[in-house]
Amino acid sequence: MSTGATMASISSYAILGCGSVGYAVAEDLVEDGKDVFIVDQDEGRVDSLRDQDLNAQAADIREGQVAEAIAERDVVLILSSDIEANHAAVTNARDRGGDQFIVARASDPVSADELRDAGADVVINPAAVIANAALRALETGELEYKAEQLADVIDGTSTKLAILTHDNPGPDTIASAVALRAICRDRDVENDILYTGEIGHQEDRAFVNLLGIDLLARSEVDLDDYDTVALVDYAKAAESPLDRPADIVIDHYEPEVEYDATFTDVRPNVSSTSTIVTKYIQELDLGLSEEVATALLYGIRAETLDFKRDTRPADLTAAAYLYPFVDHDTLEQVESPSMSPETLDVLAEAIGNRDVRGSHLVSNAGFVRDRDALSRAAQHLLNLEGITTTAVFAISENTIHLAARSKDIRLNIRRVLEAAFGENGEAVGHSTDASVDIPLGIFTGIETSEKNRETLLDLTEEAVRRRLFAEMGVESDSNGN
Ligand SMILES: [Mn+2]
Repeated sequence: MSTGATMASISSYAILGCGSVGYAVAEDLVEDGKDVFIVDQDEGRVDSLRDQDLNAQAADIREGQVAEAIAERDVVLILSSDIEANHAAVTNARDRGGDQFIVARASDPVSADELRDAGADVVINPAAVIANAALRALETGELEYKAEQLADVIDGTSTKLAILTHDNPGPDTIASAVALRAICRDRDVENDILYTGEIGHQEDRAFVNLLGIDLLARSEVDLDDYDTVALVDYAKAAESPLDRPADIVIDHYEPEVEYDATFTDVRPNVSSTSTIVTKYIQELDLGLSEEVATALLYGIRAETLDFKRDTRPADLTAAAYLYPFVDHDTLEQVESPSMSPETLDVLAEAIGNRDVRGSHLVSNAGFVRDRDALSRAAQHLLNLEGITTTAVFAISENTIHLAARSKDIRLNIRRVLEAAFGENGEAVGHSTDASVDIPLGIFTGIETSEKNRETLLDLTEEAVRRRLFAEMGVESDSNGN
């Protein structure tokens, strides 16, 4: 945290009011080797502070001379239980001028506002601090209790445990199921992840395939073979998928249906079921595998649209916990953006016109408006079997746009584009991902018009292919196939 760095460079502190709070702060600062000067109006207390070798002086913190005495201190902590006195001390310090950092103790929201108005940088309201600490303790304690409950229900399985993902499962439900499966496996409880409908999105299928997630179609099993059933991320279902109570329900939405579950954890204050399950993985101290961490982080990111939608602090702390265990290459492959209709058109055109030499693919996508679609098509073509380098070009107005990708580490695709077209246009990008815009006229020497566009395309196509293949180090034959 940035305040830590600031604190380290600060040399001197004043504490005004040294009751139990002021004393606790003084003790910590002195222990850290800080230079602390204490002012308190109780002479007996000041004597005993001095007996402990502390630098203390007796004075009423309301008095103007106290502000003078602490003028050289970088940080002033005004912590007496007399809030009126604290207010006067803040006012005096500010009236003196200077830019000391002032922390002041309030007693309620009203006095907190008054102290802030008087110039305190940070105001502490003990009631609020205690309430926060109590809530945090409750949260931790509750999670510990819930984790034990969850473990008990899982351990109560005598045949098998079924983990049901919601109909047409998406990333959050699948990731949560994968994590719950890991908890079951850790406890030697046999389990299956079941789904209904289909995994519709291309990214989600990639997610399941890349992580090697085993899902069974519910129609292929008999649910009666499972004596424990868990529903993860299932709340939006309009009716229960079961003809009996569920055993485990974990969700970030309040279910539409009453499941009468033995174990329920529904938290509307987080944004994904993956976040909740991550807390259990943490609490149960499970060795986190790359597969589970990657799945959960993907679940959280997909459900929050990459932390852009409804993200809560708990989602971020869960993501931060998972991050070091994640397989980022796989995550990147899964997250390649979904395909727009324009990308699909460009891709279809590029696949149809592809010219493959060795592992290099060059293709012409015709006329395009969306240049982004070109680079996406180049990226997608890289997934074709045996292809390591792709270049897709297209014409718009008076320019040829060309996007290229390479996963061949021996080949720097930007340099290839530079060598092929550097005289005519500036290649931009990196060794794996580059593009270049080339004025159309240079291939033909003629002005473009609607009529001669097709002819132009034919002429350019041959020229572009030839130059590219030559720079990639492969021969280009003349008939283009
Ligand atoms: Mn969800």
